[in-house]
Amino acid sequence: MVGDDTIYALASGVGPAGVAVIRVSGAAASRTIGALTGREVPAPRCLTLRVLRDGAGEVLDRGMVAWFPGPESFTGEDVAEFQVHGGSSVVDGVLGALGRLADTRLAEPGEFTRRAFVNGKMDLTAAEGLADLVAARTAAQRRQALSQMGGSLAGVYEGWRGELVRALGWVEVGLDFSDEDVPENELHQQAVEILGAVRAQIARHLDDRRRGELVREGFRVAIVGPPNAGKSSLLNRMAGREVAIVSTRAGTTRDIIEVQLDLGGLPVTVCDTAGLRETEEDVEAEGVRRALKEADRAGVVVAVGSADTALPEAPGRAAEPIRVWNKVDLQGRPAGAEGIEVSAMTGAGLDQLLGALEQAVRSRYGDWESPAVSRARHREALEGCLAALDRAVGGGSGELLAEDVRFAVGCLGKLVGRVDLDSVLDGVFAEFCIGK
Ligand SMILES: Nc1nc2c(ncn2[C@@H]2O[C@H](COP(=O)(O)OP(=O)(O)OP(=O)(O)O)[C@@H](O)[C@H]2O)c(=O)[nH]1
Ligand SMILES: [Mg+2]
Repeated sequence: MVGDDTIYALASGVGPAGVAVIRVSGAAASRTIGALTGREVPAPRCLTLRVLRDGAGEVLDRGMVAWFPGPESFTGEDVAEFQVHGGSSVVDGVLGALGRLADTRLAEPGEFTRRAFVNGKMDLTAAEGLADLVAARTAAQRRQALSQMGGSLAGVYEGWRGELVRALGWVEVGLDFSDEDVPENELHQQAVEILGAVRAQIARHLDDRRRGELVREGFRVAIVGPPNAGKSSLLNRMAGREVAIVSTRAGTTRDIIEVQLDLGGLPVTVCDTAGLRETEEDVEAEGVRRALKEADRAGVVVAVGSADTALPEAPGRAAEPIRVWNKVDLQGRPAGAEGIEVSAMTGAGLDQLLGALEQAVRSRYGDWESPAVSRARHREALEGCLAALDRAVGGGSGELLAEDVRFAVGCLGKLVGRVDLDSVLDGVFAEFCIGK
């Protein structure tokens, strides 16, 4: 995918807009400015107003042109950017004019960022952070993406990699001089100490209840309880729209119904489920089975009851559920019962419930300050590294020990992209869209 071609694409969103940005990267970038404006490249890194024309001299737009000579550019190559009015005819006109020039072609998805990576502008975790920032819907997602783009994960992983390389040095010196008068035991001991320390840090980093991955995907919250407690009504109230069917009949909901919420910046997926009860009816029984599975999967369970249905024991593996008494407009919770009083009908108590939910998510996923594993790709590499270090500190010696440490170093290298494996890169950049 990476080549000598000069690539171009619409970098801003598709559809009519005030402004559209078209980005060009590669050796021919300065020529594209010449071809479209009929003039020399403007001063670097300044916006300059120019008339843009196609090859036949037809005016396409009056817009701003920016010139970023490499390596001081996003990709590290020569880059030109055209800020034009964001109508489809203007954008198509400019893209068409660029496409008719020699040595240019439309960029593949993620190709600009891939070139930035290949040219050493960012490591692989920073490139992933950039993809996350483009996809971020909530403040927690934005914070995590920006921190990762800024090198928070790379810093941690490079630090460990450096330590392992140092340990490998001790092991290899021990190997080279094993016949001579070098205290091999001491060298070995030094190495194992370093390996053990890094191993402990990686284990702690992995033990994060998947916080970083859940920030990307959304924390799951399951609403469970007996039929007719008002679970679907509560979901609709939280979503602010009629997502789930509500009826006076018990056993209305069967499928899992999901709604994405932004809860104080946290991305949360709230799931409505079938009312829990013994039933002979096979479709409803399947619904109950799915409800129990969802309760197991969710990080937080909201157990809903009401005076006419009572509050059930919350199923699922999650920690202590958030207990909720619904329909307080009819009747408050029974004396001695615990739980937040709400009314899905009037909205009473909803703010308190949302506050408790946010609090539960924040406290159950621990330390929000340190950078977290944000992708399965990272988790796999770190687990591979951990397993190799387990073998290494578990009594390995000589060449076998060196081999385990080299493997562990390789795992961390793959993480930040020091090992330039095409398969790794294809996977990472496949999730970008065109123009990024
Ligand atoms: N008065 C009052 N009625 C409510 C409230 N919430 C729900 N209801 C009523 O209770 C009945 C059941 O509501 P649903 O939201 O369908 O209950 P559910 O728990 O989803 O029921 P299943 O899907 O059958 O498990 C409906 O008639 C709702 O209008 C409330 O806060 N106050
Ligand atoms: Mg329901």
